[in-house]
Amino acid sequence: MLQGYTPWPDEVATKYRSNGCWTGETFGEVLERMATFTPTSIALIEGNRKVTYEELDDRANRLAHGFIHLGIKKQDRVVLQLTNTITFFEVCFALFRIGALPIFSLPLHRQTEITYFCEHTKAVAYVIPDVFDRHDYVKMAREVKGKVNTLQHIIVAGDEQEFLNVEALMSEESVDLPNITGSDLAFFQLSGGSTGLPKLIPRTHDEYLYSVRKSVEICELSERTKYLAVLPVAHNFTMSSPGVFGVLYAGGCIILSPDPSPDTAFPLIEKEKINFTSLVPPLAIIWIEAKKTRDYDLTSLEVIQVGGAKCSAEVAKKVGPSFGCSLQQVFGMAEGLVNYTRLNDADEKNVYTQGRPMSEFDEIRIVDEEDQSVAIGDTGHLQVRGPYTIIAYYNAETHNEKAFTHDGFYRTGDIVKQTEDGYLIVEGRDKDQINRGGEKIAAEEVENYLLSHEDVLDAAIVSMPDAFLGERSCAFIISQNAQLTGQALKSFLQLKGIAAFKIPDRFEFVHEFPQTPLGKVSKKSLREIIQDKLATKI
Ligand code: AMP
Ligand code: DBH
Repeated sequence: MLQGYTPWPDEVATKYRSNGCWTGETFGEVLERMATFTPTSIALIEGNRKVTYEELDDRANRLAHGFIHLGIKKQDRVVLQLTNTITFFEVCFALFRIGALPIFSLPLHRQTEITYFCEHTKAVAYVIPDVFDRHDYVKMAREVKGKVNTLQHIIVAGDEQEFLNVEALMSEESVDLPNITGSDLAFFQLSGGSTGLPKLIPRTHDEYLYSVRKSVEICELSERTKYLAVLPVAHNFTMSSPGVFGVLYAGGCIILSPDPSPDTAFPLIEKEKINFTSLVPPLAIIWIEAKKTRDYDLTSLEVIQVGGAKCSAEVAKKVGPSFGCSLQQVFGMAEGLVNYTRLNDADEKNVYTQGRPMSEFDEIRIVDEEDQSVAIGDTGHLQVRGPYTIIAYYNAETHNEKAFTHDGFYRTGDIVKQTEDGYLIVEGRDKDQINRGGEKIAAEEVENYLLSHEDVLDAAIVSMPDAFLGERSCAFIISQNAQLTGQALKSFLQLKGIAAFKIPDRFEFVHEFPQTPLGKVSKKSLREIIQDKLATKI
């Protein structure tokens, strides 16, 4: 058993097996099955390149053999940082086949985050593109490798320089693959987190495949699905709700978009006759605006999902009419629970709610500060337990005590209310996090980076409302250096090497922080201060 991983208790596992949620199938087997049933159907399209199910299966196998030759073993951790490319899938399924565990980092992560993922998991390999969006990943990998002594292999899709090339690892020579079962760990997803560094979310084949299967059913995916992946495929939403894994499970076709801009996505929708895609709210706004002035045929679109952050009713109302398709709201989390509005729901539900749990086995509670259930319709903290919601983060004992209840419910940190018929409306959040248009920022993580600056005595980060992103971040800083500027702190954070979305949008220099009656920093007061300033445009 992997150290730091809390397995499902036997009685819970038995329950989810006997009620049919967990079938024992693995991701490697799903691909094999699809390659047998629909060998010549196109699984993936990237630019001019197309790959059938049979080819994907074969290439994943050859790469699996290559990984074994390299010495990568079952349960070894591999940080995977690939963009929306066919290679992402080949590497991913190759790792699944050998039971090695990818950590799905995002293209925007930089050396501080990557070093932490590698160190925290004792990763043996790190897989990257050469250059993407003008960022040199090979250079970054060199720096990470210098710091992490467990890291043996840097594997590059593209110009590998002194490292290994993915393509060159494909092996014709067959070796025995290890036996992988449904209850084995499959990979780690990342949590946006609220404290310190991002938490790692361990997922087994059983539980994740259940969520994929259930999502496919609810979202009615089939072999006729043409899914445009515009958000990073490594993100839990794009991966599994129903996302790219859902499309592969259903035998459909994934079209990989290198970026989410209308100028890239709209021509792809027209050319490939896309019928399903997933957006975060700010992108939905951009697409709605762009549609007015661009003349592409987007009539093939049947469903646009919006999730990752609260979609305002004003935006939600426009999605359907703008694109002549259905809007599906998706409120999910990499830790598990996913809520969907259903495809035949009335407009009222699609516009004003964030959907309802996808599974009849999801147990949700809405509670007050004392963990007591509130009345239906009242606002409270959302807790959840179920067949695809984790019971512990990886290697995070102290945090787990706070994040989960004694009876195994995950404290989502979301403040919601429930309608009479079980739909959830997200009202706010009790976690110390900023949701910047779907990109989550753990306040404490960025505060810690700021505190490492010699002139920063204290830092507190809060959200400020924003018409486009929903929220942006504002850092309140106490410094003894009156010359210190926000620009200097931005440059400091950039040099540290962190994802750009974590860099505060605004800095406010103050002499002290407002306090709660208990003497803690009152983030509520800080949020009010910045809201007042914004209202008076200071
Ligand atoms: P993470 O735990 O990092 O995967 O982030 C999941 C969190 O994103 C949820 O707990 C919510 O706070 C937020 N979220 C995701 N989808 C929605 C949505 N449709 N509406 C409001 N908040 C959302
Ligand atoms: O924000 C998320 O993490 C998210 C949103 C929608 C998610 O993980 C999901 C669906 O599965």
